[in-house]
Amino acid sequence: MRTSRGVLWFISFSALLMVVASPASAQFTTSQTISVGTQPRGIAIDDLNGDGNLDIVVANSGSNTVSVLLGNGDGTYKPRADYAAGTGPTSVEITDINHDGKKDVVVSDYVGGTVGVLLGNGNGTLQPVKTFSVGMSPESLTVGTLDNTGTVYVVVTLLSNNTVKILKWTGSGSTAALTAVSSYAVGRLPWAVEIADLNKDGFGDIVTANTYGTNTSVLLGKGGGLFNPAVNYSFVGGGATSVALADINGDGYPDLIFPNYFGSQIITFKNNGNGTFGPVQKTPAAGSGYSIATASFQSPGVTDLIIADLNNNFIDVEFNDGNGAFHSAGHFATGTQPVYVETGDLKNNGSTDAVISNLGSNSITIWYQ
Ligand SMILES: [Ca+2]
Ligand SMILES: [Ca+2]
Ligand SMILES: [Ca+2]
Ligand SMILES: [Ca+2]
Repeated sequence: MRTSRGVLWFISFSALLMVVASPASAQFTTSQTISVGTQPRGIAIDDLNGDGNLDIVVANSGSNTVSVLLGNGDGTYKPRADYAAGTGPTSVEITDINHDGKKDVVVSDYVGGTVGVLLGNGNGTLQPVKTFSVGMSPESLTVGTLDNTGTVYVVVTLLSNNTVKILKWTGSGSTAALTAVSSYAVGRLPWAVEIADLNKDGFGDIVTANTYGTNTSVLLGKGGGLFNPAVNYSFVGGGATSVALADINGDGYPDLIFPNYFGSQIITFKNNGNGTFGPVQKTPAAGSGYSIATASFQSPGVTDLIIADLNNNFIDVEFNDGNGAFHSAGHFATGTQPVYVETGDLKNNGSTDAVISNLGSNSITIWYQ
């Protein structure tokens, strides 16, 4: 009894090793690990200093900082610069929040109950953080234009009261501030939020992943930072901690994609073309997917997935059959507790790279193609 169980364990362990080590249809070829602050969470990738090379900003929830890594465009980076960023920063974005032509950094401060803004100087350095109260437990934020005015809005999720709050930059000089525009109820524990124009009416729409609600909330935009009430779509079990909005079946309309941390699945909803969604679809996936990003590995226009597996210390690359069905195409090792994945072409060679924050080892892993 004991022997056969031991053999089974050995076989399982060997199989796991093979899966982790296998190059499979290796998309990623080389990796690099860079130290950041403690307990890194969210990652933003954009050209912060306008030199044409993508840069990386990481929110360090333990050290209350953001780490800025300015890219040289060849997979090397200038020495890391850390800036105070409020208390417990979890989620971070790069955008020109005050419309002065210089990219800025915006973070959600989960412990502090604020959104922190670090205005950019245009050369990759940042001004001291200014924090603005938004309510308790702001976990995730995203930024974007929601209409044709060019105004950049911040959308932040509040776990304390299960809402999304929409804010924008107002005033100038000493009166400049991040000001609330509106607030809407969503499902329980909205752990992640993204924006896309789901129904192609020119207005940005909001989607949240509600971890305890075991559902997703879709809020169709009306412009000016205003939205229709949330429509919730049930996962039918399982709780997602991340969401990606991308077209998985080639009809041109963004669909909803979630990793199922509790259920070893990929959960998808296909867009009906008007911002309503068809029945939930689930694909088995290995492990405990916590964060999701999209990339096209097979051919342009086909959306594949990268899923950070929090408990198994790898990213899983999932290939799309073109119709929104996925199968694993390989696992690539990360540091301890990969909690977030973001993508960008960091080497300027036309292919997508993946940056992963390692919550348990205070570093990021970058996998390059
Ligand atoms: Ca740059
Ligand atoms: Ca700016
Ligand atoms: Ca829309
Ligand atoms: Ca679609």
